[in-house]
Amino acid sequence: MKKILITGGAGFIGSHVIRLFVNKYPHYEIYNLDKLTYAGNLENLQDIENKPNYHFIKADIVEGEKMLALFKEHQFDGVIHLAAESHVDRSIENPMEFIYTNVVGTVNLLNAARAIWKEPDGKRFYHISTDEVYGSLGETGAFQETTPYDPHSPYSAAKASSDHFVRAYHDTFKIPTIISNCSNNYGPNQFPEKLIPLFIHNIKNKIALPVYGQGVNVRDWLYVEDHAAAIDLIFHQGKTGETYNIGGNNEWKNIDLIKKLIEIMDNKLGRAAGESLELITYVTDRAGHDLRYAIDATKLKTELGWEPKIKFTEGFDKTVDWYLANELWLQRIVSGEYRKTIC
Ligand code: NAD
Ligand code: TDX
Repeated sequence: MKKILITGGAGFIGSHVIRLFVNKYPHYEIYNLDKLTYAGNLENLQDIENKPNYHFIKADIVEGEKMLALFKEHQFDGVIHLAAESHVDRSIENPMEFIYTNVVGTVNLLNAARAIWKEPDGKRFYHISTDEVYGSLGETGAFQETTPYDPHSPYSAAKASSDHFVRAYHDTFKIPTIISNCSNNYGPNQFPEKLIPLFIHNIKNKIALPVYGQGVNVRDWLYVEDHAAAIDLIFHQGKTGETYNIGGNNEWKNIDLIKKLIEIMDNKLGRAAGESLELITYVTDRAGHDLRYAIDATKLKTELGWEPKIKFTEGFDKTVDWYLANELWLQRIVSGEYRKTIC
């Protein structure tokens, strides 16, 4: 029996990883550890919450003693660490939370693993990170695993710092760590502060669409279930001490992505073609806004055989359909109602 600790499982990506692991590995015991911040929503996991191999632990990774006690109690065999403060704009408003959770919280988990894993053979501490640690690209090129770190936002600086600690614990204390750095995810259950769910909500409700700067920034978009599949593969077959880049090979300039979204939604909502274009509102640019991210995921493809399965046209369409069909999920977040069910 394997006991796997997945942190941040009530969040966007974490909930997809939890679902995949709980359903695919009924012989694993899956522990979802989550503080349930504003971004954690157990409604994301309603379909699997009663499965016998799923367990929920409400806890804050910033509490080091608590992490140690949980590792002692449960003797986890593996960790997939997704818990984080994840929104760049919030990190500009309040950097400290990002340092506590993303840096201190990660080191607390590493310390707990170090204290408990006397025989680290077969154990895995898998840290989920972002392409934003590499900084910003010009018109050409792509981030490789060897690209030097150059974070610009407090969010990416904190994630970069946590990555460095993970590598340091591997090199210094022989903790069997793995890191992956992924590009922008999209799909169901994403908190509607991020570009795609926010704009779906605003288009539906005819609210202005705040496009930062000129909308010329480029992001590489990956469907969240493709990311979850990559995490599954890397957790089981990746080499400890290694880093893997994960990307969609799917670059979009923000304004082009927004216009595509408007085209799809106007059609689905029975509006005239282009009707919602008038909602586009150019606003002051995000401070330190990275111009372009692009991922070279060759290593993951050649070494482990991973490639994204879901074509963007299909994934984007499915995503819009999900938010339109789950109007209540969105409304309960926007109204704050979802917080009232928290234990
Ligand atoms: P999210 O904000 O949707 O979810 C984060 C989860 O972590 C929430 O459930 C929250 O309650 C929990 N959490 C926050 N602070 C905590 C704490 N102190 N203790 C315990 N739990 C805590 O984030 P996401 O978009 O799902 O991202 C998950 C991970 O993937 C993050 O590490 C992020 O850096 C990384 N990542 C995200 C993307 C993306 O596009 N969203 C891309 C690459 C990497
Ligand atoms: O209202 C908006 N207007 C706008 O123009 C928002 C919310 C965003 N944007 C722009 C900023 C970015 O160029 O859209 C792009 C995407 O923004 P976000 O959805 O905030 O994502 P990003 O900043 O790229 O970071 C995301 O991808 C990498 C996740 O939030 C991170 O957690 C992940 O590591």
